[in-house]
Amino acid sequence: MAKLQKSVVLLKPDALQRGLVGEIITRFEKKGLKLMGLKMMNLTDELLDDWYAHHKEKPFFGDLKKFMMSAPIIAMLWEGLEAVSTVRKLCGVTKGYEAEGGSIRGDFSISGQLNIIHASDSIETALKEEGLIFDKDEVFDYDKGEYLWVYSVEERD
Ligand code: FUP
Repeated sequence: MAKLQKSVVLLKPDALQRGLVGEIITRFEKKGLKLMGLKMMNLTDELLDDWYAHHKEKPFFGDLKKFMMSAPIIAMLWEGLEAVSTVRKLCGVTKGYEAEGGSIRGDFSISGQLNIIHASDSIETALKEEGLIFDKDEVFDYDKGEYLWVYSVEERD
């Protein structure tokens, strides 16, 4: 399939605490993305150092890690055409108070840190994040019948 990509999504502790998990998964399903992996887990200090390495020097780094470890998260692997940018658009920009209405962060968050969701920011990051979260036997490939009604013939080839 043309430009088929995978994106790693984390539903953060605030999404779990506020009962938004089902609603958010529904949005990805309705878009036509394919769910290839899903697990609930506690993030560790070590994993977060790697995950947010680009924020290591920032003043909010310690608080960010505490927040991400304050409750379990739901990790998912979604596949689709241009999935990295598609998923980021569904999420909205980083800060909830800046995110557009209609996006997940725009609809459910008004915070710069408690912003509900994480999504891979590039194909390379998605690959790295998939490796950090999912074992090989936790990723499932299968034919999605719905693809016949989601993509054109050219896009499916
Ligand atoms: P994003 O890719 O949209 O998740 O954004 P970033 O990689 O820039 O930021 C990662 C996380 O750091 C955000 F989701 C929330 C947190 N953050 C803060 O807590 N304070 C800030 O000022 C900026 C980001």
